[in-house]
Amino acid sequence: MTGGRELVMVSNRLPVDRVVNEDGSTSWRTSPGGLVTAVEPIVEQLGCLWVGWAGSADERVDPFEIGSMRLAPVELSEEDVELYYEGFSNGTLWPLYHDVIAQPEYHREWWDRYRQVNRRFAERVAQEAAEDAIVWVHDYQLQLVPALLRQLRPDLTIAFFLHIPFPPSRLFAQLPWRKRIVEGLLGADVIGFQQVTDAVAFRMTAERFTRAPALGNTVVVPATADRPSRTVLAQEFPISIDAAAFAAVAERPEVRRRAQEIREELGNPKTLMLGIDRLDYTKGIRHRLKAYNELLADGEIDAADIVFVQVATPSRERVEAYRQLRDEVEVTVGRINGEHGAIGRAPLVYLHRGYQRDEMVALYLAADVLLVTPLRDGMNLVAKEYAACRVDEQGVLVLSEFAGAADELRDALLVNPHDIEGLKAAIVRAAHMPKEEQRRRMHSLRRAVHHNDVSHWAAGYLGAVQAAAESRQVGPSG
Ligand code: GDG
Repeated sequence: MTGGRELVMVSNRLPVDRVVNEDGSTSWRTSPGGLVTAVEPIVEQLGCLWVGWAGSADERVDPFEIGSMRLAPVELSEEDVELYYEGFSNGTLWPLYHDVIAQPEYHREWWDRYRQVNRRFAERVAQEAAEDAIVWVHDYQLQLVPALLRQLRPDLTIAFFLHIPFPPSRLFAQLPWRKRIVEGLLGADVIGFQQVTDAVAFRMTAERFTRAPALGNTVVVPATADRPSRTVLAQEFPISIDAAAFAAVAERPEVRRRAQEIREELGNPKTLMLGIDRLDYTKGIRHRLKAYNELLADGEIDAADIVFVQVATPSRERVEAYRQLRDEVEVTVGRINGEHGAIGRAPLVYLHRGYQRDEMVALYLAADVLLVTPLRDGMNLVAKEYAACRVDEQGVLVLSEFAGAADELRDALLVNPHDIEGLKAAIVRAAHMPKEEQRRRMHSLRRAVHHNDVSHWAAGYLGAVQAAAESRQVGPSG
């Protein structure tokens, strides 16, 4: 898929976490999260050099190897983390790109540090990458890297993939440094987005702020005194999962037994409802809890019949908006259980921690209903994983129409999470859905996930990148 060229992955975080073993020694294991879930199978197959931050501030970590990956850590200071990562990436870009659900903050010192850190990443890649390598830069934290890298290493083919939505031009326009970001991205040969709407928004934005005209799926970067014009492919490549691997875990007898055990431990409720999200304000957890609380309060759902398990994986805990969210969610959880629980029975089980992959699959298998109700989400892999795991073709997916996954998973119960009445109706409908309808819908969801699985996605995206690499060798006019 890379035509023999070295593959270099670049992301804010390396795809591994350091763990302390029982004997006090440390080792690395792959970390949970959307980016890793999606690209892990590709990297296992192709091998790569991966450039990113190792996760602890002010610490120099020497390059190391795991399996087929060579990892080259980029050092970040405490202040870099505060200004570039928590500040500009997660206090400015994240809310701006997710439909301003939270108010983005625009601070010049955050931006300055974002530029500096992006430069550091670009320089590190420039030092490490082999001649003619394919460099694949990931996500909103590193949008300036493509153009910086092109200046430093014109031999490289540069690909960028945005895992989150690209905002409509009228929102993006708020960003004081909008032109610089677009120019940064246009340094790539291929820019991949999750949805058609993201790609269209980017092409319009590029035209508006840099006067680079859009032509079909491409943006044409005009010639300058020292550079010929270039064509950048800016297109949707909806990300996916290794559906067969998830299905295989779901078939394992011990995972099935564990699913059964989970239901028993929860008192064998008639309906087990599940939510699995990073604890993030984009994921719609508050709206979901509100709907659930009202259903219990109205008596439309009997607390004796249902248990809702909400796994909220810890995320960005030093960012104020995330701290506030956690507090609010935890108060609401206490209120719901206080009002509707009984001794030995809580209608809401809230778990603020991460789990191993097998336990996640057991949860998917145990759940009659999965609630995926983000207010905005680039794709949402949890929705796809649920479908992949339901080899029994049972279970109901309630899915927000504002998740990228809704483009493909048309047979989910699609909801507008802002419409609490609509959300309540969907939950009731899901809890009572006849088995035959579950089967019909789940069959269609599984077909969609298996059709566009991770290898289909990777072949499409890397195919486009390889084509770009080949046309660069022929020359810009060839
Ligand atoms: C971003 C975009 C886009 C979660 N908790 C645990 C765990 N996970 C895994 C899930 C899933 C992944 O993390 C989460 O992916 P999502 O897609 O749901 O969401 P984000 O983290 O926000 O990802 C998103 C994605 O990038 C990919 O492009 O879809 O829109 O926001 O795979 O299973 N995995 C394990 N333990 C956990 O506790 N093992």
